[in-house]
Amino acid sequence: MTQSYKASYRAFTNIALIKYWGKRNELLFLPLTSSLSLTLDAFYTDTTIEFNPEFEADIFILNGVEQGLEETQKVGRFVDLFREAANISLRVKVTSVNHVPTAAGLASSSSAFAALASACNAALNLGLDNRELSIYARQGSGSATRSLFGGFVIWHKGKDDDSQSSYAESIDDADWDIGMLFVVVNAKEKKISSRQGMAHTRDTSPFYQLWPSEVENDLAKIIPAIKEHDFETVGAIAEHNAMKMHASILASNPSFTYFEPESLVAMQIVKELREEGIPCYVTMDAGPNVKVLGRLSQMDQIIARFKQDFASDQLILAKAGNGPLKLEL
Ligand code: 2P0
Repeated sequence: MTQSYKASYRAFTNIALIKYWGKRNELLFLPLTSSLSLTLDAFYTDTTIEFNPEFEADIFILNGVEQGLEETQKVGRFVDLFREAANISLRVKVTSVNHVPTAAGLASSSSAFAALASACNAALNLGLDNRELSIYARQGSGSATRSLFGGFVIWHKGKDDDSQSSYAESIDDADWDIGMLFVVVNAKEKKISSRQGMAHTRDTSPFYQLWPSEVENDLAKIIPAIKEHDFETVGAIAEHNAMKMHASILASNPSFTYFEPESLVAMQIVKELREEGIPCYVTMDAGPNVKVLGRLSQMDQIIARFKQDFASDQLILAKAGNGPLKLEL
């Protein structure tokens, strides 16, 4: 009988509080700055991989649908990193299911490559730890680097073209009074991918030259605030960091923005809540949806206010999530 190697993993998505926006090495996915995120419990990817000598070509099935050549090759190139490490050439079948509410309009590349890296490691018995796996996941998608850990996670930018120097590690398990409310403004696929958007900002925005030092300063302030569980400082720094990223994007040439009218409505509500004495803060990524960082203990009040302007199915509450989880086959 021929031997096959199989494993299954779940990994959770993360949202950056200090954003990754710009690469210094596109091939290795080396970022221009470090970044910091919160892993969430509400959205995840389950992936099973099987290496089997009987397979003649790689197969990739996503949400029950066999994918075409382009997507399959993308996954195949990522699996090549593990085939090289294990010194094998077996073809694979990758089966992934994204557990992201269809209305959420969230990118799932962070959980996808973290789950795939974890499954490859287990199937091939490579014995890599999560820090080493974060270096692999990074080469699928930058934000996936941070999904190898739960809670608050830093992704170190590393040095020069040294791939091994750019990895993630845990800062704090986020087991305190903190949550994130997703305000879904538009679930349609974004027009400008983050990959294109960050390269365009880096290359054309006159404000981008300020970005690396702003990120350094924000990281130096937010890390101690996280360790002290100082929610208001963490939220204020995160909101300001996101606004600086979006300001830099707006200053690109030609200019573009991920904001939509309803994004601004959500931001205004957060301001009002703060004025009423409920501290909560906004972050936004490469799309119009708004994420509101709040105290879990005050989320009922925050959600009640949002329900005045948004439908219930536009509001999804997430708590801190864990690192990847091995699933039974
Ligand atoms: C982040 N984003 O830190 C930033 C902030 C979106 C805005 O990482 O080209 O899918 O695959 O490395 O990771 C989304 O970009 O980009 C992202 P690639 P990725 O979360």
